[in-house]
Amino acid sequence: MSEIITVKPDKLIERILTLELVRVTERAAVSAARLRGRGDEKAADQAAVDAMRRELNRLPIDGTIVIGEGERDKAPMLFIGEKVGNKNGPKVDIAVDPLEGTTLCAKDMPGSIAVMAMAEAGTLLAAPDLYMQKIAVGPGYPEGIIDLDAPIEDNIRNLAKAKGVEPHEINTLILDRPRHAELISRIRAMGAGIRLISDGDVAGVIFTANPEQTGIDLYVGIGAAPEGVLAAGALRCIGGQMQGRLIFDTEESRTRAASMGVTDFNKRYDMNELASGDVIVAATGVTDGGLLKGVHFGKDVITTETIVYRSATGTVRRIYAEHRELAKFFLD
Ligand code: VTB
Ligand code: MG
Ligand code: MG
Repeated sequence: MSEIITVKPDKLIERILTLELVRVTERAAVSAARLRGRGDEKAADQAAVDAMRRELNRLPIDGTIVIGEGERDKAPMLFIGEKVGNKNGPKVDIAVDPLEGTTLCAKDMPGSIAVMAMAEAGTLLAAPDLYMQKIAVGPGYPEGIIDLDAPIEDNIRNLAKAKGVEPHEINTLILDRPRHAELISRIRAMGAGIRLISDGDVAGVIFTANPEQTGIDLYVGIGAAPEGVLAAGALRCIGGQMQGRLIFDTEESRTRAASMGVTDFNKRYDMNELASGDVIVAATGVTDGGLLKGVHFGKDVITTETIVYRSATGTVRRIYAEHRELAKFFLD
């Protein structure tokens, strides 16, 4: 069967890059996993960043980091504006979270991943490192079923109606933070259940895409903005709905965002504005989790599990890999 192309052919990212992204997140995950459970978040994060940068620079792309680990002065992290790739290829935007869930990794708790997205240049929201208010559901609902600005009760009731269940049967996932206390008590007052997670809301959003398996219908709450763009990229490939709004709580954050091109500080971004072009998203498990298995170190083989999404065709692949040379030569 021929591919269903939803983006103009000349706007498509070369699909061969799908596998290249897998290589990048695999190596970042293996490097971080070597420091799993050591209680050192910074060291694990740095290991993932170094591996990701090295692999990105091998790719035939003319890439710019639009979502990274901070600003130029905070080097040696992958910084916003950093150029990556060998320049022999398309101009692309890159969003990275080399180690999403650093605390989970440092404590060897479930759910840390290495994740990145690549899209045609100029199509990923260059989200500054701020908080973002988010709401997301999976595919199969009528357009506009969720509304970031509506009371949570309305969102849950509408979702229940569309799904053909009672409101208390809608399961919501929320980051376990004091800032969500009111949201949590209002949902519980409806008799509905909430899954609280300590970190990892990229996977949290993705869980809504597969409610039968994950038990999650809805994601809401305030998390980090970069994670919002990465999650939107993945959800676009599967076809859910998501909205986000950047939170500006300081003058400095407004100045910084303005320098990155943000003009409307109250803008509600739709999923297709967070990631608008042909996008590829890859994530490899670092610790075992609900979305992905983590890195396993055998005597002669290291195994990884990666999920890779491509929006042009809505393809989702899971790639289970065995790495022999990494194990044999103790490469990072
Ligand atoms: C969330 C979570 C991430 O940051 O986005 C969170 O999903 C938001 O920040 O895994 P706070 O921890 O300050 O609430 C992470 O925990 C780390 O990137
Ligand atoms: Mg993160
Ligand atoms: Mg991170």
